[in-house]
Amino acid sequence: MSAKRRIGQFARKALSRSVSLSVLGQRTWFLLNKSHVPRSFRNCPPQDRIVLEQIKERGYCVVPAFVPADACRQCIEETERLFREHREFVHQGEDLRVFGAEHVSAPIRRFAHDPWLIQIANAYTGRRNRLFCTLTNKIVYQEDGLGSGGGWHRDGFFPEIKAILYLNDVDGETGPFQILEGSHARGQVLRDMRTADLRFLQNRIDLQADALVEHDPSRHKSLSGGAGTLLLFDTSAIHRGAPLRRGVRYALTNYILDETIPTQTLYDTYAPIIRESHIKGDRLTGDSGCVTAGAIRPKPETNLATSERLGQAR
Ligand SMILES: O=C(O)CCC(=O)C(=O)O
Repeated sequence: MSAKRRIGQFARKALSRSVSLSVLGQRTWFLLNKSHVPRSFRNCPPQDRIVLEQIKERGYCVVPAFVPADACRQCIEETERLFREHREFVHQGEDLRVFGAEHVSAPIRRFAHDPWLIQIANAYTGRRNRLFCTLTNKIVYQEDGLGSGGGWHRDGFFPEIKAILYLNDVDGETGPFQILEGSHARGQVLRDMRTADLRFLQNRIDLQADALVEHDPSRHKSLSGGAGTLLLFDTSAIHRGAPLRRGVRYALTNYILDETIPTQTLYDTYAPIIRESHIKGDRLTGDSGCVTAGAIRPKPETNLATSERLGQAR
C-alpha cells in the first residue's frame, strides 16, 4: 500500500471520530483523498477515454441506445414478475425496488454483468471494482413524491461509478436523473459547501441544493433519454432522480463498488437483498425459506459490443 493511501486511510479513520475540521484541514483531507482519479486516461482504449474524460469533467456521461428497446421491455416484464413472485425482497418507499435482481432474471443479468461497465469503473477510480448488485426499480407519480433516491444527495465523497439504465422513455416529467455538474470535483465540493452552507461530509443535501442551483443554474442537468439509455456517473456528485410530475419510470442500477468493501457490510446495508447464496440449483430460496421455481444461476453475459456503443457517447 502506498504511503499516500496509508495517510488517506489514517485521515479517514480520524475523521470518522471527529468531523469538525478547520477549512485548512478540510482542504488537506480532500487533497489526500480525492486525488486518486487518474490524471489522464492515456492508456485506455480511445473510445473509453471519451467516456472517462466526460465523467471526470462533468461527473456523468450519457450513452444513448446502449441496450435495445425489446431487451428493456423484457426487463420491465421481469421487474413486474419479481414484484409479484418475490415480495419478501421488495422495498417499498418512494419507489418499489429489488436489490440483487440479476440473480433471478436472465435479461437483467445481461446488463448486470456487462464487463465494459467494470472496465470503465476501474479506469475511472484507478482501483479494482466489482458488481455488488443490480437494483431494479419502478417509480410512479405521487403527489409530493421526492423521486428515486429520495432527494438531492451524494452517495459519498470518493470517486465511484454507478450505471443506470432507463427501461422506458424518460422525459423531463417522468423522473429523469438529475445532477449538479462538476459537484464531484474536489475544489467544487469545497465551494459548494460554502455556497449552500453544507456541513463537512454532509451527504444528504435536499433543499440546500436550491442555493447551488440558484448560484449557477447552468450546472443543473436533467438527463432525459429513451429506453435503453445508459447513464454513468460519479456517485460523489450531487444527484437525485427528479420527482415525477406524471407517469412511471423503470430503471436498472448497477452498484459497482471497490472490491475491498466487505460484502457482509453491504448486505446489512441493503437488506433484504437477493444473494447468490439464495440460489439452490436453478431455484431461488428466499430468506423466508420459500422456494420459487424459474430462477436461473448467474452467468456472465455481455451486451452490445464495445465498438457498437462507444461511438454513441456524447
Ligand atoms: O434513480 C435515480 O435517478 C437516482 C438514483 C440515486 O440517487 C442513487 O442511486 O443514488
